[in-house]
Amino acid sequence: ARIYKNQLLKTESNQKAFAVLLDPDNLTRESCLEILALSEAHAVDYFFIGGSLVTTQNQAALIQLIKENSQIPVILFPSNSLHIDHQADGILLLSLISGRNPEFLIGQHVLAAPLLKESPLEVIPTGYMLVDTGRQTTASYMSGTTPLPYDKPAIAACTAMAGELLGMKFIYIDGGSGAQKPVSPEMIAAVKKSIEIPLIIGGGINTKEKAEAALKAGADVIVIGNQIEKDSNFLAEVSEVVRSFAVTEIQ
Ligand code: 1GP
Repeated sequence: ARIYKNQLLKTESNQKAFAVLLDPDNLTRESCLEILALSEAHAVDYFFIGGSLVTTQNQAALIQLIKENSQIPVILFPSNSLHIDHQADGILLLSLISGRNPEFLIGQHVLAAPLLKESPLEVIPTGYMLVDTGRQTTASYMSGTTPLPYDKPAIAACTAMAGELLGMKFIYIDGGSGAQKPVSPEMIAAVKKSIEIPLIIGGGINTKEKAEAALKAGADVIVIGNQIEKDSNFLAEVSEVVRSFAVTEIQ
């Protein structure tokens, strides 16, 4: 395995990135090909592959389809050690630091370690934080953890700091797939101010304005899944926001 070498996820300051989450359960071959073509046309930075619950056997086929039709790096966003696939380029090695379930803090990692050591995947150690955005998400139910309270940015900031001090290379704050509302700009800003490592934000970003608010508050990478599955034109809109934002920042 290539332990994190900063090859896949860009971390230079002022450079915002856009990841499209592809959930093997939610895509047909046709819808996936359409998203792949749009992603190439609109300079998507990464594909994240995964879901809290993968009920189909489609993950390997999905990655193969992406690899045949796109140059964009494929990063696994696994919910457990069963979801490792060597066809991808990298894997977010997630430790669920918002929770207190040892299985997702270290247990699954012990199972995954020998597989990852043998694999060519770039391993990206990531502190993963689920936030309560109004209704229970699949991720919090499946992980058996209590998500962070929505309106407690200080708890989020301290959790992210702890993750950074433990050596994690990214913090990913997630409202959960299809969240009713995204993580608040206040929480994003509080976490961003507290850490040096890059910040990934996802869950419930379904308008241009929400994407812009997350980036403005300090997200380095935004992740969008559901809304692109519903309306593939949203991909172009978000791409424009991410790029225009980067230009504004550099000036
Ligand atoms: C979920 O962060 C991702 O884990 C993306 O969420 O599907 O709501 O965009 P959405």
